[in-house]
Amino acid sequence: MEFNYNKQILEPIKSLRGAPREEMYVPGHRTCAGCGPALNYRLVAKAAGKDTIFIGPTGCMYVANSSYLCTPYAVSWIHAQITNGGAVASGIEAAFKVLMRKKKYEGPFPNVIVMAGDGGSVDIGLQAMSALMYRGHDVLFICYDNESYANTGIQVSPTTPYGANTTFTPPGKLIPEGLTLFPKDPPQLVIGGHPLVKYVATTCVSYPVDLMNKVRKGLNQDGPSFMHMLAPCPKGWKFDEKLTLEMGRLAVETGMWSMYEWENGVYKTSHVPKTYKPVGEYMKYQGRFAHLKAEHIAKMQAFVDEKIKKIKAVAAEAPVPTPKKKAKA
Ligand SMILES: Cc1ncc(C[n+]2csc(CCOP(=O)(O)OP(=O)(O)O)c2C)c(N)n1
Ligand code: SF4
Repeated sequence: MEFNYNKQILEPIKSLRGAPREEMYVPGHRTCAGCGPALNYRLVAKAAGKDTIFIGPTGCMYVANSSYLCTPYAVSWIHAQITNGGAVASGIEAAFKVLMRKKKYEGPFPNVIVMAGDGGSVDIGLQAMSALMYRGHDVLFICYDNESYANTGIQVSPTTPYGANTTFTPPGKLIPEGLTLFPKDPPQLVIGGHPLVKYVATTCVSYPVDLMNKVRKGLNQDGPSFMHMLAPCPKGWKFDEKLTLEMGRLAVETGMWSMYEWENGVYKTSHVPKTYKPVGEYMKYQGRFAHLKAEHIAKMQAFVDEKIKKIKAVAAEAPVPTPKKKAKA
């Protein structure tokens, strides 16, 4: 007989108005103005609710959020090393299951969430993340993707886009586009290699209801789930800090970022533009791409066109709840 560990089931959120009022990520941190990852955290924490434990591997969301004994976390939060978010989460999950089996804790079973940067998930943290998924722990692993090792001064990471100027990929005479490599594909990395993962989704901070519902769906799974979340970083991407949400929207509207979920082998897309804008519309606002020439932007466009084609070939479009427009007076 399966052991009943009193798992929480979180209901879908129909609109922004219908989202929980209670904040689990509150003011009192030192992230940059317009920080996409901070807003992302707020939405994830709101969707997850009070019975939640966050694991925070080293990165901006640790360093800027936990200085001098100040913290914005209104739920349990633990720091992990940048390498081992997956291992710390595995231990916490296993410990709660043992406590419940021994009747030393009644529940509910907490939502265990790793909130790792792209470095802490699909680069230096990859081993521990993959091992968690391999063993099948009931944990939601989130890669909040600001597309660089931001906390240590915006170094290149394996999700940094082609052509981006980072402190490790400055453009010069020999390599005019700065970064010549194309990024890893985190969702595909997880889907392709981890048979116990049943739910994977991509989100963008500019689409909050979609994001919160995917978090809830991920948490409702009985086992590991993964989310790849686009979180624009004004400092690293070098854009005006008031444009954070606009950058997210443009990423989706140009196809630089695709919104989809994968559940038990089935893909569904959401927020698919009727016609895609050219990638230059997104890149022109960001200083990290300012050195690129037309031929580099064309190379990026070809990469994005190919990516869109691949997703179209496997996915069906699925409606997601979006906030209703106010009726005109
Ligand atoms: C083993 C180890 N190597 C390097 C560092 C230095 N370090 C601290 S934060 C950080 C950047 C983390 O990048 P990412 O995971 O993408 O999160 P972000 O800072 O972008 O939010 C690095 C390299 C460290 N703390 N531990
Ligand atoms: S560097 Fe980027 S991710 Fe880090 S706090 Fe600033 S805006 Fe946020």
